[in-house]
Amino acid sequence: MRTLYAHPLSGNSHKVRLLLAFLELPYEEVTVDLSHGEQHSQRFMQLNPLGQVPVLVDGKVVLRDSLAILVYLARKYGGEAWLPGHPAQAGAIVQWLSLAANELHHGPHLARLHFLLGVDLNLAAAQEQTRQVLRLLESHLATRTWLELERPTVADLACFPYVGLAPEGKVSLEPYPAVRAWIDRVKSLPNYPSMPGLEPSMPGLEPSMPGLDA
Ligand SMILES: N[C@@H](CCC(=O)N[C@@H](CS)C(=O)NCC(=O)O)C(=O)O
Repeated sequence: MRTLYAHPLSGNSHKVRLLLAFLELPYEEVTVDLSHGEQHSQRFMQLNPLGQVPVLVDGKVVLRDSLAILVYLARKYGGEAWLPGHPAQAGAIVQWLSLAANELHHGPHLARLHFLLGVDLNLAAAQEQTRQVLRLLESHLATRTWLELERPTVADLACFPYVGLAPEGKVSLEPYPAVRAWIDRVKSLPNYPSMPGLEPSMPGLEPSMPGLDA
Protein backbone atom coordinates (compact mmCIF):
# COMPACT_ATOMS: atom_id res chain seq x y z
CA MET A 1 0.00 0.00 0.00
CA ARG A 2 1.51 3.31 -1.12
CA THR A 3 -0.05 6.70 -0.33
CA LEU A 4 1.01 10.20 -1.33
CA TYR A 5 -0.38 12.99 0.85
CA ALA A 6 -0.32 16.01 -1.40
CA HIS A 7 -2.11 19.10 -2.67
CA PRO A 8 -3.06 19.74 -6.32
CA LEU A 9 -1.37 23.19 -6.38
CA SER A 10 1.78 22.15 -4.52
CA GLY A 11 4.91 22.08 -6.67
CA ASN A 12 6.67 20.06 -4.00
CA SER A 13 3.94 17.42 -4.21
CA HIS A 14 4.33 17.43 -7.99
CA LYS A 15 8.01 16.45 -7.76
CA VAL A 16 6.96 13.19 -6.10
CA ARG A 17 3.99 12.66 -8.41
CA LEU A 18 6.40 12.91 -11.36
CA LEU A 19 8.74 10.17 -10.16
CA LEU A 20 5.91 7.88 -9.08
CA ALA A 21 4.47 8.21 -12.58
CA PHE A 22 7.78 7.76 -14.41
CA LEU A 23 8.57 4.68 -12.33
CA GLU A 24 5.02 3.44 -12.99
CA LEU A 25 4.44 2.81 -9.28
CA PRO A 26 0.78 2.46 -8.30
CA TYR A 27 -0.29 4.71 -5.43
CA GLU A 28 -3.25 6.45 -3.89
CA GLU A 29 -3.15 10.25 -3.69
CA VAL A 30 -4.81 11.85 -0.67
CA THR A 31 -5.40 15.61 -0.83
CA VAL A 32 -4.55 17.44 2.38
CA ASP A 33 -6.81 20.48 2.58
CA LEU A 34 -4.17 23.15 3.14
CA SER A 35 -6.66 26.01 2.81
CA HIS A 36 -8.58 24.74 5.86
CA GLY A 37 -5.50 23.86 7.93
CA GLU A 38 -5.76 20.08 7.65
CA GLN A 39 -1.93 19.97 7.58
CA HIS A 40 -2.01 20.98 11.27
CA SER A 41 -4.51 18.31 12.29
CA GLN A 42 -3.36 15.81 14.90
CA ARG A 43 -3.71 12.97 12.43
CA PHE A 44 -1.54 14.59 9.76
CA MET A 45 1.03 15.94 12.22
CA GLN A 46 1.70 12.33 13.22
CA LEU A 47 2.91 11.78 9.67
CA ASN A 48 4.79 15.08 9.41
CA PRO A 49 5.32 17.20 12.52
CA LEU A 50 6.26 20.09 10.20
CA GLY A 51 2.67 20.17 8.93
CA GLN A 52 3.61 20.15 5.24
CA VAL A 53 2.92 18.11 2.13
CA PRO A 54 4.19 16.00 0.49
CA VAL A 55 4.37 12.92 2.68
CA LEU A 56 4.85 9.46 1.26
CA VAL A 57 3.77 6.32 3.10
CA ASP A 58 5.23 3.24 1.43
CA GLY A 59 4.47 0.19 3.54
CA LYS A 60 6.25 0.85 6.81
CA VAL A 61 8.28 3.76 5.45
CA VAL A 62 6.93 7.24 6.22
CA LEU A 63 8.83 10.13 4.64
CA ARG A 64 8.34 13.89 4.54
CA ASP A 65 10.07 16.34 2.19
CA SER A 66 9.87 16.14 -1.59
CA LEU A 67 13.62 15.78 -2.05
CA ALA A 68 14.01 13.05 0.56
CA ILE A 69 11.14 11.20 -1.10
CA LEU A 70 12.75 11.54 -4.55
CA VAL A 71 15.99 10.06 -3.19
CA TYR A 72 14.10 7.19 -1.53
CA LEU A 73 12.00 6.31 -4.58
CA ALA A 74 14.89 6.63 -7.02
CA ARG A 75 17.18 4.36 -5.01
CA LYS A 76 14.53 1.85 -3.99
CA TYR A 77 12.73 1.43 -7.31
CA GLY A 78 14.78 3.17 -10.01
CA GLY A 79 17.97 1.11 -10.16
CA GLU A 80 20.78 3.34 -11.44
CA ALA A 81 18.52 5.41 -13.69
CA TRP A 82 17.27 8.39 -11.67
CA LEU A 83 19.95 8.65 -8.97
CA PRO A 84 23.03 6.54 -9.67
CA GLY A 85 25.27 5.25 -6.89
CA HIS A 86 28.47 6.49 -8.59
CA PRO A 87 29.85 9.09 -6.16
CA ALA A 88 30.65 11.88 -8.65
CA GLN A 89 27.38 11.40 -10.52
CA ALA A 90 25.35 11.34 -7.30
CA GLY A 91 27.13 14.48 -6.09
CA ALA A 92 26.44 16.26 -9.38
CA ILE A 93 22.75 15.45 -9.04
CA VAL A 94 22.48 16.43 -5.37
CA GLN A 95 23.84 19.88 -6.26
CA TRP A 96 20.51 20.46 -7.99
CA LEU A 97 18.46 19.08 -5.10
CA SER A 98 20.22 21.67 -2.97
CA LEU A 99 19.37 24.40 -5.49
CA ALA A 100 15.73 23.28 -5.31
CA ALA A 101 15.73 23.46 -1.51
CA ASN A 102 17.42 26.84 -1.32
CA GLU A 103 17.46 29.15 -4.36
CA LEU A 104 14.28 27.81 -5.97
CA HIS A 105 12.46 27.90 -2.64
CA HIS A 106 13.49 31.49 -1.94
CA GLY A 107 12.91 32.54 -5.55
CA PRO A 108 10.01 31.21 -7.64
CA HIS A 109 8.33 29.30 -4.82
CA LEU A 110 7.98 32.38 -2.60
CA ALA A 111 7.10 34.75 -5.48
CA ARG A 112 4.28 32.36 -6.47
CA LEU A 113 3.07 32.10 -2.86
CA HIS A 114 2.67 35.86 -2.81
CA PHE A 115 0.31 35.87 -5.80
CA LEU A 116 -1.41 32.56 -5.00
CA LEU A 117 -2.10 33.10 -1.30
CA GLY A 118 -1.36 36.80 -0.78
CA VAL A 119 1.55 35.95 1.51
CA ASP A 120 3.29 39.13 2.71
CA LEU A 121 6.97 38.78 1.79
CA ASN A 122 9.80 40.58 -0.02
CA LEU A 123 8.44 40.04 -3.53
CA ALA A 124 11.20 42.00 -5.32
CA ALA A 125 13.88 39.86 -3.62
CA ALA A 126 12.06 36.62 -4.51
CA GLN A 127 11.67 37.73 -8.14
CA GLU A 128 15.33 38.77 -8.37
CA GLN A 129 16.39 35.43 -6.91
CA THR A 130 14.19 33.75 -9.54
CA ARG A 131 15.90 35.64 -12.38
CA GLN A 132 19.33 34.76 -10.97
CA VAL A 133 18.50 31.05 -10.99
CA LEU A 134 16.97 31.29 -14.45
CA ARG A 135 20.17 32.89 -15.77
CA LEU A 136 22.21 30.08 -14.23
CA LEU A 137 19.90 27.42 -15.68
CA GLU A 138 19.85 29.08 -19.10
CA SER A 139 23.62 29.04 -19.30
CA HIS A 140 23.83 25.44 -18.01
CA LEU A 141 21.13 24.13 -20.35
CA ALA A 142 22.42 25.99 -23.41
CA THR A 143 24.76 23.05 -24.07
CA ARG A 144 22.78 20.23 -22.43
CA THR A 145 19.52 18.36 -22.82
CA TRP A 146 19.12 17.52 -19.12
CA LEU A 147 20.67 18.95 -15.95
CA GLU A 148 23.11 16.06 -15.52
CA LEU A 149 24.20 12.85 -17.26
CA GLU A 150 22.38 13.73 -20.50
CA ARG A 151 19.30 11.90 -19.28
CA PRO A 152 16.44 12.80 -16.95
CA THR A 153 17.33 12.30 -13.28
CA VAL A 154 15.93 13.45 -9.95
CA ALA A 155 17.90 16.68 -10.54
CA ASP A 156 15.41 17.62 -13.28
CA LEU A 157 12.38 16.53 -11.26
CA ALA A 158 13.50 18.51 -8.20
CA CYS A 159 13.94 21.73 -10.17
CA PHE A 160 11.23 21.49 -12.81
CA PRO A 161 8.00 22.41 -10.93
CA TYR A 162 8.99 25.79 -9.47
CA VAL A 163 10.99 26.78 -12.57
CA GLY A 164 7.99 25.93 -14.74
CA LEU A 165 5.67 27.82 -12.37
CA ALA A 166 7.86 30.97 -12.31
CA PRO A 167 5.30 32.90 -14.43
CA GLU A 168 2.79 32.48 -11.57
CA GLY A 169 5.21 34.59 -9.51
CA LYS A 170 5.17 37.14 -12.36
CA VAL A 171 8.63 36.30 -13.68
CA SER A 172 8.64 35.76 -17.42
CA LEU A 173 10.37 32.74 -18.95
CA GLU A 174 10.53 34.51 -22.31
CA PRO A 175 14.25 35.47 -22.06
CA TYR A 176 15.25 31.86 -21.34
CA PRO A 177 14.73 29.67 -24.45
CA ALA A 178 16.94 26.81 -23.25
CA VAL A 179 14.99 26.66 -19.97
CA ARG A 180 11.67 26.66 -21.86
CA ALA A 181 12.88 23.84 -24.13
CA TRP A 182 13.93 21.83 -21.05
CA ILE A 183 10.52 22.42 -19.42
CA ASP A 184 8.88 21.08 -22.56
CA ARG A 185 11.18 18.06 -22.57
CA VAL A 186 10.14 17.17 -19.00
CA LYS A 187 6.47 17.63 -19.95
CA SER A 188 6.96 15.33 -22.94
CA LEU A 189 8.34 12.39 -20.95
CA PRO A 190 6.15 9.26 -21.15
CA ASN A 191 3.50 9.13 -18.37
CA TYR A 192 4.01 12.82 -17.49
CA PRO A 193 1.28 13.71 -14.96
CA SER A 194 -0.36 17.12 -15.25
CA MET A 195 -0.84 19.81 -12.62
CA PRO A 196 -2.44 23.24 -12.95
CA GLY A 197 0.14 25.55 -14.55
CA LEU A 198 2.26 22.62 -15.75
CA GLU A 199 -0.01 20.99 -18.28
CA PRO A 200 1.57 18.52 -20.76
CA SER A 201 3.06 19.93 -23.95
CA MET A 202 0.76 19.62 -26.94
CA PRO A 203 2.63 18.04 -29.88
CA GLY A 204 2.90 20.46 -32.77
CA LEU A 205 2.35 23.58 -30.67
CA GLU A 206 4.99 26.19 -29.89
CA PRO A 207 7.02 25.70 -26.67
CA SER A 208 5.21 26.66 -23.45
CA MET A 209 3.71 30.15 -23.21
CA PRO A 210 6.01 32.31 -21.14
CA GLY A 211 4.35 34.55 -18.57
CA LEU A 212 4.77 38.29 -18.34
CA ASP A 213 6.93 40.20 -15.93
CA ALA A 214 5.04 42.26 -13.35
N1 LIG B 1 10.92 21.10 2.17
C1 LIG B 1 9.59 20.66 1.93
C2 LIG B 1 8.67 21.86 1.79
C3 LIG B 1 7.23 21.43 1.73
C4 LIG B 1 6.26 22.60 1.64
O1 LIG B 1 6.66 23.77 1.65
N2 LIG B 1 4.98 22.25 1.47
C5 LIG B 1 3.94 23.24 1.35
C6 LIG B 1 3.14 23.01 0.07
S1 LIG B 1 4.18 23.19 -1.37
C7 LIG B 1 2.97 23.08 2.52
O2 LIG B 1 2.61 21.98 2.86
N3 LIG B 1 2.53 24.18 3.10
C8 LIG B 1 1.54 24.18 4.13
C9 LIG B 1 1.96 24.95 5.34
O3 LIG B 1 3.17 25.27 5.45
O4 LIG B 1 1.09 25.22 6.18
C10 LIG B 1 9.53 19.78 0.68
O5 LIG B 1 10.43 19.88 -0.18
O6 LIG B 1 8.62 18.95 0.55
